[in-house]
Amino acid sequence: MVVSPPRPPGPEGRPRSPRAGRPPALHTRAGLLALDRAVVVGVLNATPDSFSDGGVHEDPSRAAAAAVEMVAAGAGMLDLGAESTRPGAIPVPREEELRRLLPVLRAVRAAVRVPLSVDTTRAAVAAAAIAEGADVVNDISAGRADAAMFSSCAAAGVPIVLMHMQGTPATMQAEPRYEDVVGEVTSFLSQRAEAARAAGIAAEAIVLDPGIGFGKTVAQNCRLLGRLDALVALGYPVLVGVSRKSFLGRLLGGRDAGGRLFGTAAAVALAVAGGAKLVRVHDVAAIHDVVVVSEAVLGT
Ligand code: HH2
Repeated sequence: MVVSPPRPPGPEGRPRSPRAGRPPALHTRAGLLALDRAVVVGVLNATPDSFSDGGVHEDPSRAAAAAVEMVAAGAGMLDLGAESTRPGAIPVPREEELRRLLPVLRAVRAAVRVPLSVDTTRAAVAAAAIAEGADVVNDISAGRADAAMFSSCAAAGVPIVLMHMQGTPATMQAEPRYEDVVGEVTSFLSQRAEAARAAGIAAEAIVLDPGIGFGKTVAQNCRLLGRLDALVALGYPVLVGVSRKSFLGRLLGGRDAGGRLFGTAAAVALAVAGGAKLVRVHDVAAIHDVVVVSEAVLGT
């Protein structure tokens, strides 16, 4: 078990980057995922009810074909989920989550070499997925849903994405409340990162995510995106998931998920400008172009 020692504060009392002096990268079993440029993470949901790709990737061979296509279009990582977290979603039993996930994961693992993350809040599902070749755990509860999640990831040596969410998917959009959304999300994620490190997860294996759409109003989502610098300043790579989300539909006069590509593109360009190093999206080819042009303009 590796516990990184606490680091002294950086210049002007700001927290020093946990990866100061090292090229930004995520160490995964599939190899080093360089983060000097933003990585496009393709979404593959093995679910019947996800809000935008539900029912499309439940079949393992279709999922594998979609994975190959996403990688060819520029995805540097793929995120596989088997339980919808859309607002109002009811959790599925663990056995059902595994029944949906594992055949798709096996087929995708056999088809592509890029790192695969598994979108789950259950340590047992994460462990089963890691045994079948998943490289990263994406936990939208930031380790709060299952007390064994951090120790499981630490033991397996896999990176973890820690996401902010107010409430649970079933209740989160009821009445999201914050005094200071940027400060509260940043301080929550800083504390979860400390808890993950205390449980033995290396600082280099932690990614933070503001959880766009998870217990936030349209204005709160926009504020978080516009002030991503506050989260980036914690020194961990930041992942942002805006793809086709309902706040974009609301901003665009009630547009449905299929009509949110340009809104997604705008939000991704601004997220990259704000320092996001991973962008989780459904439309990989289009958003890959957005990322390439954004990075070129930023000169990174
Ligand atoms: N968003 C969704 C699911 N998982 N994980 C992270 N880290 N960040 C996100 O923003 C995020 C996430 C929701 O999108 P999707 O998977 O397309 O829908 P559903 O939850 O309905 O399957």
